[in-house]
Amino acid sequence: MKLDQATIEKLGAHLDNCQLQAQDTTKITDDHPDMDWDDAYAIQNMIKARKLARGLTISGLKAGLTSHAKMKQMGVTVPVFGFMSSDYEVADGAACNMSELIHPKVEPEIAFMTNKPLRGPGCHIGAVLAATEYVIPGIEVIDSRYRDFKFDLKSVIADNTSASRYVTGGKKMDVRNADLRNTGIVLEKNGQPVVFGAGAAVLGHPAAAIAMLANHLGAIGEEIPAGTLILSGGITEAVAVAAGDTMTLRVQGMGSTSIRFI
Ligand code: OOG
Ligand code: MG
Repeated sequence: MKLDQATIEKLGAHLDNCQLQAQDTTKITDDHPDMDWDDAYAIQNMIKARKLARGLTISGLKAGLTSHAKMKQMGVTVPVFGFMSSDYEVADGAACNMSELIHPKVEPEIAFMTNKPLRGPGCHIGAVLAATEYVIPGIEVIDSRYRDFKFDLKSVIADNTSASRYVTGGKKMDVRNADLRNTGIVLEKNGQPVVFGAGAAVLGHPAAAIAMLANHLGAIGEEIPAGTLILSGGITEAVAVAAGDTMTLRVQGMGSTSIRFI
């Protein structure tokens, strides 16, 4: 760690407040170029602690930057991990208020629900599939707190990987009946298809993103508990949205889920 506890608390509070006030900020590595990966996750944990202190609960975990399309869009090279809190959850088909967001974009994802704990090191796709209760379509709304959505990896980890809202819905699918590499997805904006993809865009298989998360947590002595919802990462680049837009994600064999912006 390169930052002291007071600085970590200050930066966590700053990013949390930026989200609460829908206010953007310069990226934190501008002022703290020496911060390391542990500092970045410590700042993310500070945001989590502040949310828990406000009575919110943790409603899921996420992997991000798990597809080449996303890495290319954001100019980075390795995946990142974050969490979702109860205030991020949107009901299927419900509306998201643009006044609470800075510059939201949406991502088509496949969400996993676990039924056994997953612990690394050594977690792999087979272990993830054996611990998956079901998979389901998920749309993630990302909303970087950084100006113009521009960041480096440490800054985006500290900012809880741009997490801001998510919706899941459609049909729960048993992974024994799915080939998630070949599973096709279509994301529609106001009824028009805008991006297309298949599960393999995420690290060759979306379960690989969950294994990577388990291995990341294992390195710090933590695990993915049974009963955890996990977003495996955007299959395509993220799509910007504006008030009035309705976004629908269709996933092969799993129906659809949607979210509106007002
Ligand atoms: C970082 C979060 C990326 C994903 O699914 O790739 C992410 C960002 O692009 O702002 O959630
Ligand atoms: Mg995402």
